[in-house]
Amino acid sequence: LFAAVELAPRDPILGLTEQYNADTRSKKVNLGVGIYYDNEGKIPLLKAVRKAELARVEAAATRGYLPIEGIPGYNQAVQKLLLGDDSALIREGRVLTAQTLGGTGALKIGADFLKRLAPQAKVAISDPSWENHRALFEYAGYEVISYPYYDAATNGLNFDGMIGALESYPAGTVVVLHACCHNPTGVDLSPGQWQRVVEVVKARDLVPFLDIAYQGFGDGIEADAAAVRLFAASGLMVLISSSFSKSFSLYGERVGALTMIAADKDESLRVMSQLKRVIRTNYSNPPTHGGSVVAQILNTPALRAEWEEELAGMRERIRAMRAALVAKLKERGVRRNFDFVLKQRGMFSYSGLTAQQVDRLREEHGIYAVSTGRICVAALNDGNIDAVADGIAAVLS
Ligand code: PLP
Ligand code: TYF
Repeated sequence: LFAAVELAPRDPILGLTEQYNADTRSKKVNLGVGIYYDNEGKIPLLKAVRKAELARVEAAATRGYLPIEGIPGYNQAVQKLLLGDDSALIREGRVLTAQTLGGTGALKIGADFLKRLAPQAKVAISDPSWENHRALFEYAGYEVISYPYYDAATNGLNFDGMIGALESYPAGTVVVLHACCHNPTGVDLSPGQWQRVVEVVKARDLVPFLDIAYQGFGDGIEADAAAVRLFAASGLMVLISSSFSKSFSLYGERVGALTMIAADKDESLRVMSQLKRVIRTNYSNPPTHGGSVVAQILNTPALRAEWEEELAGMRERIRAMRAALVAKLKERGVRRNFDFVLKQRGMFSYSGLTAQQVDRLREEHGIYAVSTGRICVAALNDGNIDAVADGIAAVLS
């Protein structure tokens, strides 16, 4: 059976990290993978996380199975992060949440759930989108199509193209939307544009699946939830996948959640009962540690305040790196206008570099970026930014 198995291609982004790790040059920079590094180039262990972990060890928590849908206090906290502390939808019992294995787990559980309800529906993702969106939905059995999103000519959004595509889809098409900090481009919609998208999704009876993996990295926790809240207020059925990998710097703990908004409490209970079936047949129930830590932080005011401060610190450091990169490219006489980098949100920038320029950056300068030109701005720091600016200036001249 295995004899005929072909070698699968590597994930282009995770594969890049393998290549970077194997690079023996002393001066090298990995701007490929979407991970937040601190100014020392390390993945931070947040102070709030450390305190919650110590408290957990101290409490000698036992490790029984969690409920299928995860920790109740975690799920409630996730709902408030998404919809606000004072959400009428939550009070009315219309919101249901399950703790999942990262944002990826939430997407997969949501995909499997929807597939059983509407086996013929297609899934539409942005062009471009997170590397794993297409593969994940295809593996769940869907035909995946894409709607226009990025406009290379303006380094911005092709909003008319996006709306035109959404208007052409048949009812029931699942539309995956990045709620903030679009991966890979960094290009987000304005509040007015989001309102228009909500109108079209509603008018065409599409199924919105919002992916929020960077809440707090754009303009702040509340501001970054604006699109989620617009959809929630629209009366539509909504699916939301949350990832806390970046915002709590807990990548390997696999902390995420799938939230859905139903028409009423009864529908919500029925939906949850089916969702639990999907979870049970996949991995039975989620792991304890990461979810407990996040719940502890979100539900303890002092820890929560500390986390919000640390998250703001990450957000502001990325902003500072965007500004420094643009300034340093100017200093080096680069004539192309990179001001668009300042407008982009979150960890990434679609730099506009070509695949050939990315190859030269890697081969000649030891700087790793994704072949599409995506760079992870959150991997820049005071120690590597000059080398990166030198490298980019060199490949552009
Ligand atoms: N969705 C988007 C848009 C992402 O960029 C990521 C990044 O990892 C994920 C989902 C997956 O998150 P997680 O690592 O928590 O599975
Ligand atoms: O886009 C990124 O770099 C992150 C990390 O299959 C990632 O979201 C990349 C690819 C992948 C899983 C995670």
